[in-house]
Amino acid sequence: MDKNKTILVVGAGGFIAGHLIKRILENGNKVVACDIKPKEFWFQDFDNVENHYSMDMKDISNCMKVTNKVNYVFNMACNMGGMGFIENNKAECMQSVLINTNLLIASKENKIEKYFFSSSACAYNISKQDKVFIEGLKEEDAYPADPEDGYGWEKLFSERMCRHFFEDYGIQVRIARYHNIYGPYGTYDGGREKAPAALCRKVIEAKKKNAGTIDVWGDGNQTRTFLYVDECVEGTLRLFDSNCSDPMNIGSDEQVSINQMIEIIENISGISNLKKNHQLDKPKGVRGRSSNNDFAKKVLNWSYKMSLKEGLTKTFKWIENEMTREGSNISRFTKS
Ligand code: GKE
Repeated sequence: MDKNKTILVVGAGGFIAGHLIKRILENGNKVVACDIKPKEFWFQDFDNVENHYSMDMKDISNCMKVTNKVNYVFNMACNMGGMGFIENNKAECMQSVLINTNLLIASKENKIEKYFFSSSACAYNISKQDKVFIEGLKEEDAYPADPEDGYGWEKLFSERMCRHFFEDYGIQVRIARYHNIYGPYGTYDGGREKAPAALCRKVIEAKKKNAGTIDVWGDGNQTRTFLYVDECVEGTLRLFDSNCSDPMNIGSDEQVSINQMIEIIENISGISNLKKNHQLDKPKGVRGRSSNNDFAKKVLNWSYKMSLKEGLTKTFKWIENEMTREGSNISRFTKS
């Protein structure tokens, strides 16, 4: 990326954005960062950045303000979480379209050169994800449209709006569909956490209390793939530097069941044979999901390298440290 460009990162206090800003700063760019969260809840907060805390991007006047005098925009902002959150907060999730709409309008008015939108695997047709260990989803599998209720529709609608702003106004757009990104400096408690962090936390708690069981949502046979955050940022920056304005998977194809992931986490923790209390009434999402990465390989000449075990080891150690660190500002990483 041209290091003379000024970059705006929206949703800067969030998990993936914190890791993205770190990489952009290493590249030498000037960064403007904003988030609706107050300073104390930003997961990563860099001094050499123009930070705007408690800034609601559903308000177009804020979008106009921060897109002024920047060259590129990364829209990483949305009201979301794991299945525990998006299944129970559909109206709230849908309102992220206000952020996406206003930010695109402001980007057009302020002649932004390039605009990245973080979409999601939740945009995919749910009827193609009704079995375990499915074939990896290809980008065209988002149609006919039948995405995750609430959050998935918000992402699919916003993808299409990006395309129309490109077609009608010439804004260069880049769209990634993230497949369950995980890693350090993310939420692991409080209700918005996704499965990797949630299950790391549950194993750590079981180990600490010497409890022989952990609660698992669903029967544990449901399958997913999970991509480590550093790989997500690498893929995102390569996509941004490419000429591809079509939605692209940024995900892993190392598909595991939730029960298999728990075994990996037990192995990392040094305990084994935890009894799983399968809570069938808890939010489960789709039965199986995986990312087909042929398009990313072809266009970006890139594919992720880190195994789930390696990524979970880093994540587990970070969460364990956070949970035991004296006086840790634990609410920052567990805020729901
Ligand atoms: N969050 C969570 N917490 N999930 C659990 C737990 C737990 O303690 N125990 C088992 N699971 C199961 C869920 O029931 C679900 O079947 C699977 O793990 C993955 O749950 P998840 O990580 O919360 O979210 P999903 O992959 O189903 O969906 C997420 O996909 C992302 C994109 O790939 C969405 O919630 C968004 O975070 C995002 O779109």
